Amino acid sequence: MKTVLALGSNLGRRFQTLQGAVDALFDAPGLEFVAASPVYETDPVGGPEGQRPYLNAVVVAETTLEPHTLLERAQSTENAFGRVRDVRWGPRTLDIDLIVVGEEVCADEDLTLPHPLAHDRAFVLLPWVRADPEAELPGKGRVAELLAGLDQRGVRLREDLKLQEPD
Ligand code: A4P
Ligand code: MG
Repeated sequence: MKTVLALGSNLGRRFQTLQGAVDALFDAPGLEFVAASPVYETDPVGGPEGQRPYLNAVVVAETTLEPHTLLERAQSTENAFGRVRDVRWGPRTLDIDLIVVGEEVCADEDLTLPHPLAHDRAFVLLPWVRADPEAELPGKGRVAELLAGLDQRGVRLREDLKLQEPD
């Protein structure tokens, strides 16, 4: 089934982290790369004041993995790339959210599918629609239409940054 993963980084070597995450995610069976979106520089939504802007991107894939197994893959990738060695362990540099996994619907303590905030986040929907113009968010509608109702000013294309297919 088709799955969509949203990647974000706002600390450290942000683009290198995103590319490393793409490489690592597909480095095991059960997940096949389909497409990566362009990379966007985005104003932080929520969280503490004074955060740096994020780089955000979306990856479309085919998977045979059960959703919780895919979540574990995402979280182990976060753990591998998500922290910088600083004086102390620094804050997370990588966030990987599962946006959809086929038509799966899930709401347990570890996993909510489809992602409960995706429909309201231009930093997810704009990269997603570039990677898959026909995309639909189950229960919410066409991504292109959802996006038309959102303020996209905080989401800027970084034409100088392009994710490569996983190696
Ligand atoms: N979890 C439940 N459902 C899911 C899902 N569909 N995908 C659970 C991934 N994880 C899911 O996540 C907390 C818990 O959510 C996990 O243990 C998992 O079991 P986390 O990644 O540890 O924590 P977090 O990401 O800091 O918290 P949260 O509430 O998930 O935040 P969000 O929603 O991920 O938002 N602004 C910009 N511009 N760009 C961004 O990328 N990202 C965030 C984080 C805020 N503002 C942003 C961005
Ligand atoms: Mg998260």
